[in-house]
Amino acid sequence: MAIFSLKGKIALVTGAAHGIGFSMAVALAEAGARIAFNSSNEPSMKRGLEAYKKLGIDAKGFVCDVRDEKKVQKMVATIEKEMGAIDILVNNAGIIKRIPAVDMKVEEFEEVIDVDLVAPFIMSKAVAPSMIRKGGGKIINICSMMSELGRETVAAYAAAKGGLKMLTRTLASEWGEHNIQVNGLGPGYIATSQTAPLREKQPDGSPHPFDSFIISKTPAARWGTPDDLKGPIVFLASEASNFVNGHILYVDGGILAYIGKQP
Ligand code: NAP
Ligand code: GCO
Repeated sequence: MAIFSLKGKIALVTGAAHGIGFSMAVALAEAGARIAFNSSNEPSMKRGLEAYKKLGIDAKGFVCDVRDEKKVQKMVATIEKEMGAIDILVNNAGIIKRIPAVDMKVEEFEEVIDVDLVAPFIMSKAVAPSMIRKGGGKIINICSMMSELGRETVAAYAAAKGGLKMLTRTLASEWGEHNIQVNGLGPGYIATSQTAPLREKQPDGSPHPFDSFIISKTPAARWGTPDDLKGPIVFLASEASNFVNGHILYVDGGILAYIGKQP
């Protein structure tokens, strides 16, 4: 359908060598966009390039720490020179630290805030000037259930993802007049390396208690997969969502709508 087409668009997806970022970038490519992505390190970036190549996608990979403003600006300038102005930015790169708040060092808290909240600001600031010159663009911030809900051990992550929701609304307010839509996509619990420790089998072979907990909390009664985010990301990146701005689209199998199973 033409309204969802991304033909001729340039998309930059951060942290898209694997996991959710990779699947979303593949979806954008399948809709017609040309893809640039970054990793925090060279081996991961190279593995990502191979994975895109296997699918016939000619992606351009960078090694760039999203916390480093100078390196981010250099990466964006290179993309603009070699591929063209960025039409779609997906702020996907993220980390989590699961540590009880009383034991968490301030430096650990700050590291999560830097990657999950400060970096999307750095990235958005780097692409906005050319989007404004070009007359529009799409910025999509990858939020979380923790943009809405609290949970033990993830104080920094929840603070960052809650902040990312408000950064989304604020940049949408500030840049809307330039035809830039800034939206969030909030995945539920998705099976990736980030959540692997929550799905590990117990020594006796039984499921991890968190695994069973999440399945019981999700009306869809399963973990999500990175491919569950493909349709929603194309919607938010395409002209189909041109009057959607400052919205967080939760893709969670119904978790946020559900009070939980009665005992
Ligand atoms: P993942 O497989 O661990 O992917 C995280 C990505 O972020 C990796 O590609 C990693 O790059 C990149 N990254 C981390 N720190 C970086 C840095 N300083 N500079 C550049 N890149 C960096 O996890 P995922 O589950 O796909 O998560 C992707 C996003 O979705 C995150 O923002 C996460 O918080 C969010 N999310 C995940 C879930 C879930 O259930 N899995 C749910 C909601 C939201 P390299 O490893 O390539 O270096
Ligand atoms: C956790 C999880 C998460 C999810 C995700 C939920 O420990 O609770 O890792 O927070 O990855 O962000 O949407």
